[in-house]
Amino acid sequence: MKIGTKVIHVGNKPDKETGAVIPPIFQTSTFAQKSPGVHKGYEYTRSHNPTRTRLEECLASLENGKYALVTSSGMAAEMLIMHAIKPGSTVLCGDDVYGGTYRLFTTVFHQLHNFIFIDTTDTKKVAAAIKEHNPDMLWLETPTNPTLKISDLKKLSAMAKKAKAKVVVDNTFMSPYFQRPLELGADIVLHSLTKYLNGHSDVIGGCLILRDKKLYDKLWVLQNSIGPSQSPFDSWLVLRGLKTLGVRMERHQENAFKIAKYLEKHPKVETVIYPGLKSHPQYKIAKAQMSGFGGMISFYIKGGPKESRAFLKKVKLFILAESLGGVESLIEHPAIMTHASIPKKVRDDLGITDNLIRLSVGIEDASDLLEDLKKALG
Ligand code: P1T
Repeated sequence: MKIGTKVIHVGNKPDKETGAVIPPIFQTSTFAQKSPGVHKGYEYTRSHNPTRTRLEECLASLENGKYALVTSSGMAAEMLIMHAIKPGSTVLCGDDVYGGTYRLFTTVFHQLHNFIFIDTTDTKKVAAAIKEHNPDMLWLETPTNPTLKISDLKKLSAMAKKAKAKVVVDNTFMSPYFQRPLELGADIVLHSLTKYLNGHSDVIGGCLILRDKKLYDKLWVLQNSIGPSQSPFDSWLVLRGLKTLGVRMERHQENAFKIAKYLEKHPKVETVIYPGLKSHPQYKIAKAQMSGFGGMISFYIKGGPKESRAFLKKVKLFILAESLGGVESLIEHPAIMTHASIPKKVRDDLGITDNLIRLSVGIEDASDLLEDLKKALG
């Protein structure tokens, strides 16, 4: 099956008991047992739930993985990985990751592991860092949040494998519709389900997708022991939202292309970052490893914080809010909002400056979105 069919059919077979075409929500915390320990595969919803199982089946299939674990948030999925590796591990991490990921690593897990942040778009730098630090894990986000840097997944995964380091790829920005890291050599794919996979800005969720049974079992034991499992209702909502992933991603991309091209020519815009533009520094890699370029755009407005604030106040259709990947267009200021927990000096070095603006382009009519930006920039 192709991905546009999988999102509709995998994990979505009609209910065996009633024939209901849309699977029911098993909104229950516990399951009756015939006699102690004798049950139908389900005991307690923290451990397993049939609605969540359906979602996990679908997600594993979309990434061409074997197993998926659905968590209560993207951050919870990241936490499980950090608990799965042995204490004192060295994690080589991309330097431009979601602000919450940076915070989790530098303010929570820094007590347990060693984190080294480097520019993973520079393959030579990564090779040198692997040699120097002998890492246990390589953590990649590509494209990165918010400067949309792209790392070569095939090359980096091969290098990490040689050094016996596990490769984790946060694939939130592309979704499996446009990029499938397991096929390029990654060991674990992570998503914030909150974003494109659910697509409707009404659920917080996360997931891990992998092929290694031993590692999956370990992660499941951790999830069951710590408890960040997703609720059945939220899993059902994601299963529902997922069905339109293909049409949504195509439209996100179509609209983003129009906006990126418009902004690129605008006199009040300094630079536009969109992986689909030939001006993107890693355009060639993007083209080779992704089948599309997604709906995220970052751009530098001419001026500083004053100009950014004035512009952000003037947009009407774009909603000023954190998050991304929903049907509605969002706009945000990474330095003040999503990446505020990164120290200013680090932010400045990464290009997360006061005139950087991030767009999550929705699936509205592109002409309305363009008009909104035109008026606000004017
Ligand atoms: O919000 P949560 O579902 O816990 O997912 C965290 C997360 C993980 N990885 C990436 C690449 C992300 O972008 C996020 C969350 N990001 C935002 C809320 C944001 O506005 O960028």
